[in-house]
Amino acid sequence: MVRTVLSGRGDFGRPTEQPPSLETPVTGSASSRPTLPRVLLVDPYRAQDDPMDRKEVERYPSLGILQLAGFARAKGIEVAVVDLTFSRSLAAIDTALRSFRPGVIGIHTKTLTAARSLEIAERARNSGAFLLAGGPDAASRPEHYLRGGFDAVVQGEGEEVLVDVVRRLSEGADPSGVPGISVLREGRVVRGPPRPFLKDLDALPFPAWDLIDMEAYLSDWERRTGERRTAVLTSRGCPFHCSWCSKPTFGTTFRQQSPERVLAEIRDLRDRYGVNYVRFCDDVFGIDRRWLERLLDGLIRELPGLRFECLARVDLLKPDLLARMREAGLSRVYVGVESGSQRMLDLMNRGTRLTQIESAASVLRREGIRQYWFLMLGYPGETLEDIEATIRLFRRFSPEEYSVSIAVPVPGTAFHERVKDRLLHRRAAPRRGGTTLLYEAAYPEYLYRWEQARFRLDAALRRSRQKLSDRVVDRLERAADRFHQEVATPLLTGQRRGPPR
Ligand code: B12
Ligand code: SF4
Repeated sequence: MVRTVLSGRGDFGRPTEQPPSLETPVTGSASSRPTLPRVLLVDPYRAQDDPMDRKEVERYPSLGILQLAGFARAKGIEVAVVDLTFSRSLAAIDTALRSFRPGVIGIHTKTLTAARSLEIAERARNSGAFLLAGGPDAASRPEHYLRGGFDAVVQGEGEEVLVDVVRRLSEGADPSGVPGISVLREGRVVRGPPRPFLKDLDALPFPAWDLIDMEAYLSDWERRTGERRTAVLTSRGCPFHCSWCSKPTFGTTFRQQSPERVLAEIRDLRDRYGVNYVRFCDDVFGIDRRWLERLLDGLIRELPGLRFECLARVDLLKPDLLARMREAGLSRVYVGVESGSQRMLDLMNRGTRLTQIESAASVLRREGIRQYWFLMLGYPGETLEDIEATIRLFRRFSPEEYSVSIAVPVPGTAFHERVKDRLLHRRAAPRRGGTTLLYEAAYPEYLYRWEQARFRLDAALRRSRQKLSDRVVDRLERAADRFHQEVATPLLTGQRRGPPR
């Protein structure tokens, strides 16, 4: 049942662009049409709970939530957002429930924040609001959320689904048949028909930045880097098939906004918030070469001085393109290197060649663009020799930044499917992703942790070359390698459980 909305907005976010009202009419003729329940959208991620945060994770608002909010608002629904990123408690939820009195509470889910999402649902249950979960984790395992107290789960693109659910509820109808959602009926998960993807991403309103505290993010970045940074999405989906990648929302589809629409969004961010650095958050940036060239032309022409970073695949980073990207302001690229072993890249179904990694890394260095490598240890089938190959590649190119994670079997991926009968630490898993071995792999967890430490040591030695003589650093490096071969490896693989699986 949807509760009647009693009061205006609370103090948990910026005001909406519409004046507060008791309920929001669908159109101007409120008397003849049903009124729409208010929607509260929640991003449950809290930086202080994140095991990675102090070291690695960069803070950006959830664009999924902000795009949903912008879309729903444009359809005449009153929306508020609770963004817990900088919060120390869940008090903002209680405040929102009391003062905004939502009829629908929509929570964004990731595996990392699954427990928190359920906790919020529990807290909100008595409010009488309809509880809706969306985002990658709920889409991969809806049952977990439905049994955890949610009324429905959105499994895919959320904009039209959210508006449909709100409209159904306002008419007092059961939303269970709405395309794109799953519900629990008589103890069983019932999935509605699939919903086609939005055809025209240019038609989406800008994300509703005004509903969160943008300044908290921007000043956080400014303090750390001197830049006012934020995230921009230019596309949805990715056509590649890496076996550990979770893609429950957009699958292998790929759609993009026009370069003109992207430029307009960045200009708006610059004019309203003083943004001067953009992180393109697309799964893979620049899949379509002609599209990218048009965007780069626009950035050079219309946004001089803007700097940006993106995540790219090595097979797309061609030398002539990189020179142009640098001219347009590219300062850093996240590169999914993953492994220095071609055999492992193939097992991961990565679709990249070592030669492409080598070429992209060399050109990035030549162009003076910082590179951040993603590396992965512990994928099924990996041997000690494969790990050595990754270390060798790392040493050869010395990326300015990197992260080495222990492979995380995310629900819904081919990797998860392959190891699901040998998962470890099931309860704690989501909170410890990347730093803990989550399935019974070829080697014990200590081995992977030690290998992670070797990367850190290697990077530290490289940095120390500026202070110590090359001779001293070479000696230290050789001593560390000897220790690895003669002491650490035999000790840690003494517990080896058999040949690599
Ligand atoms: C940009 C990005 C980041 C950025 C920004 C994160 C942020 N604040 O959103 C950074 C670098 C900080 C980041 C960090 C992490 N990320 Co990340 N990230 C992404 C990426 C590439 C894009 C996210 C995005 O904006 N998508 C576009 C929007 C439009 O899609 P969406 O969020 O899914 O929302 C749509 C639908 O899902 C649905 N929907 C979503 N929520 C809701 C809620 C309701 C109520 C409704 C109705 C609908 C709905 O409607 C939305 C609009 O259509 C995704 C991959 C991807 N393509 O989604 C990975 C991804 C979300 N990240 C992932 C992971 C694992 C992480 C980290 C845990 C990594 C780590 N080990 O530290 C952290 C978590 C930190 C955090 N803040 O939660 C995984 C999540 C997998 C999972 N099952 O949980 C993904 C899917 C990558 C992958 N393929 O594995 N990430
Ligand atoms: S890892 Fe990147 S390239 Fe591979 S499927 Fe996922 S999003 Fe696409």
